[in-house]
Amino acid sequence: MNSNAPASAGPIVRKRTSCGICEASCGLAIDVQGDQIISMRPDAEHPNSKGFACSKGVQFHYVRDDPDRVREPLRRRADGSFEAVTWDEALDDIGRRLRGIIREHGGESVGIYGGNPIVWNYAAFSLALGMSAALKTRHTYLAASVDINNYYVVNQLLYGNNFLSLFPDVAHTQFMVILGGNPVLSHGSMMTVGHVREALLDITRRNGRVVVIDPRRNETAQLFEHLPIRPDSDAWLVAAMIRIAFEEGLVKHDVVAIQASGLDFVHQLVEVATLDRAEAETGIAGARIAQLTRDFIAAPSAAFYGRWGASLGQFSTLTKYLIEVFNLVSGNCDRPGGVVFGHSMIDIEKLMHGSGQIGYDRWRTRVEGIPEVIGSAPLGTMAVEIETAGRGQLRALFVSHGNPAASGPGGTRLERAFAQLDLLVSMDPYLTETSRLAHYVLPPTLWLEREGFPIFTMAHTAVPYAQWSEATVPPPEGVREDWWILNEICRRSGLVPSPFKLLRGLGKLGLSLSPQTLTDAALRLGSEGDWFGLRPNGLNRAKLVAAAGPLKLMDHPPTGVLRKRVAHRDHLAHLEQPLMRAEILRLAQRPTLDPEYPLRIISIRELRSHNTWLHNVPKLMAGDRVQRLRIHPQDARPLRIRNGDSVRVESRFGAIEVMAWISDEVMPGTLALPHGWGHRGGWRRAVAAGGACFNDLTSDAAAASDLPSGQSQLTGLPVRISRIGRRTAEDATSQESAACLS
Ligand SMILES: Nc1nc2c(c(=O)[nH]1)N[C@H]1C(S)=C(S)[C@@H](COP(=O)(O)OP(=O)(O)OC[C@H]3O[C@@H](n4cnc5c(=O)[nH]c(N)nc54)[C@H](O)[C@@H]3O)O[C@H]1N2
Ligand SMILES: Nc1nc2c(c(=O)[nH]1)N[C@H]1C(S)=C(S)[C@@H](COP(=O)(O)OP(=O)(O)OC[C@H]3O[C@@H](n4cnc5c(=O)[nH]c(N)nc54)[C@H](O)[C@@H]3O)O[C@H]1N2
Ligand code: SF4
Ligand SMILES: [Mo]
Repeated sequence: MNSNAPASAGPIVRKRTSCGICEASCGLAIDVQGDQIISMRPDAEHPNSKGFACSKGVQFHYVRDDPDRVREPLRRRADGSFEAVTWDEALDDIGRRLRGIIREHGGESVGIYGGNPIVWNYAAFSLALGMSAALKTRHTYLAASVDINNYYVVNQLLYGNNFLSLFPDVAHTQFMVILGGNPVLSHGSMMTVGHVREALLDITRRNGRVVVIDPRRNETAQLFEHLPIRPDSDAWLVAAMIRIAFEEGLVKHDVVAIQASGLDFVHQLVEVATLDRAEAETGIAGARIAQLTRDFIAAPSAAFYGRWGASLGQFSTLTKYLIEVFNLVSGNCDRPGGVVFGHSMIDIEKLMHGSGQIGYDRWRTRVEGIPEVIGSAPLGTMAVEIETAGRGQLRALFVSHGNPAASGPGGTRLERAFAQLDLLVSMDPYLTETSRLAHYVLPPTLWLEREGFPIFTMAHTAVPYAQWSEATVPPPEGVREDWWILNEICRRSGLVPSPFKLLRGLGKLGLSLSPQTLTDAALRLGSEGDWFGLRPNGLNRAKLVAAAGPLKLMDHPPTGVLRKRVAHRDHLAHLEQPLMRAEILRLAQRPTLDPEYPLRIISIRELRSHNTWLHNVPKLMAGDRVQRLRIHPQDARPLRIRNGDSVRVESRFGAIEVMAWISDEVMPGTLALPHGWGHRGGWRRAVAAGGACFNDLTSDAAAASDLPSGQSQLTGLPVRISRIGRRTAEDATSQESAACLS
């Protein structure tokens, strides 16, 4: 795969590792010769991914070899350009500046943002948490707050632990509802089901049903039943389904009595969700909602799954709460074919909870008073925390594995706020929209160049397994491991990074344990561990590395475990949640449509991108991919918008210009735009691809967010549209051919 590979680079060795791009964590079999990658293929023997991997995974060697990859530390000059410096120069200066900031303003003025890929980098994650604990800062930000914090809030409220998450048992279900998810394209989120397209098709092959409820006939809906729903109205649908279940006597009282308390609360809560109101809000006929409810409850087993599209509207915590309740009242919680709890090789659930690192609303953000989720503040509060003076003002920020300037809410506000920081350090392989603004850019190893240990996804994996692989290939000379970088910054600024007080104490005495040793200890002491020799058949890192591939732990996660797993004292799911009453009142008061902004725009993903990155990989951009705004013919016609026209989309918070694409894949009244385009910075191919940043339409104001989780609204935003330019004949031809190819 590298044409420069010398002929005499030694034998070809096959290595098995796990992909570190998305939650599918697919097994890969990689042939390596010396430090060259000869081929990357799906691992046919992997117990969970079962011989599947997508083009992003098997093309990743292009990222490794990308000419735009940053390969030495960069320092920003006064004119905004960058100069290369040595690691010591960079780290010494950062350490010195950080020490000064801590001395003057305290550790609480320093922040860390952990972006999405950090969850495939256990060592960096543990260092980031450790550094934040050592700083005693509340400025810990995670990409989870633009993604899944609604899950973490609901899990905590209902089951007493943020990480106790239910996911659909796709392998055994007879009826699956997917609300706001597109697993055929995304390969699944908060459910790690190998070869998920086939697993879903198997449901229909065994005469079951899959219903995809989505404003867009997405790639998953194209294979199954599609039920269009007006964006950001999901809570109405699920509330109405629960109401029907009560009204028609379909609630499984006997099952609920064993698993939960507070059913009467739910009964009252959903009173407002009449079929008439739900029909008006969702655009789905009341009769259809009622029938879907009956069918779901009558199915031998059923799983209701809501994901990104149902997690980033204005009522995402309420929506997730209602989904949990509906699975419960229909008797589908914690049973085969329903929704199940995962089985992980390391019990992160207990470890993080027991050490007090996770929770909900134990403190609130300084300026806006937004509740903490898993010990972190929402990304939507970052700009205001930088801009607002006072004790605890955010003055220095370390960004690791993230691109918040493009992935976060509020348009360019965060970029402007970054300019006020005394110190911004970005650890990133590219000069992204975020790192181009940093004082220092520090280049990290990539997942192929470090250990593979997909711990985050283990908690919701369909076939539980354990895998710990060593680095597949060595990194280029000038880059360093993320955890090492953070550790060195701590060392040079006098911090001892550890989430655990005892270990921080030991660290001050000069005794420190590497993230690898600590994580191995957690594995060894866990339910699958060797208990340091007491259980000779148990696992440890050395055994997993020696196995040189994944070990299957069981065929599927155990069911009937709810009362063992739920952390509340009475071991029941707590359905009575006054916070949800406040939310449903807020929902009921919201007008159905905004007459000034009568359309709603949704954010979507594409097969060959990953959030804001991978737009620099030539193979993934083949066919001159362009960003296209999907608009329904009924909405386009009165405005005389045609394919390829340039249009202006305006929300209450911002405006963008994009290219229109007329398509009935979206329902009338809905616009759909891929996220992650409109690049700036040093990734040249990505910048050349053009487009606009979806998040320029969004707001980071507390009032425009899901209040309980603090997640800003990133989908279903009210907008209006106008035509600003006519396509040329030449444009149209190239755009149409690009459309065919992408
Ligand atoms: N409108 C809209 N906004 C969204 C979304 C959406 O669908 N629509 N999606 C949301 C979701 S679900 C998420 S998870 C967030 C993601 O938000 P972020 O995590 O902030 O953004 P990513 O685009 O995933 O950026 C990941 C960055 O990590 C870098 N990177 C890759 N590998 C490594 C590594 O090994 N080490 C280091 N140090 N850096 C690495 C990449 O170059 C890239 O710059 O965005 C959210 N924002
Ligand atoms: N190829 C690819 N795979 C990815 C990613 C990627 O960028 N590219 N990103 C990864 C990440 S970080 C994540 S979190 C996962 C997410 O994985 P999924 O949750 O499967 O997310 P999406 O593919 O964004 O699917 C969201 C769906 O929600 C719909 N939708 C949007 N708004 C609404 C709404 O208001 N209501 C309803 N009911 N539906 C709505 C969209 O049309 C879309 O079909 O994907 C991961 N996998
Ligand atoms: S589906 Fe996700 S984990 Fe699997 S190869 Fe593709 S990017 Fe990697
Ligand atoms: Mo995500």
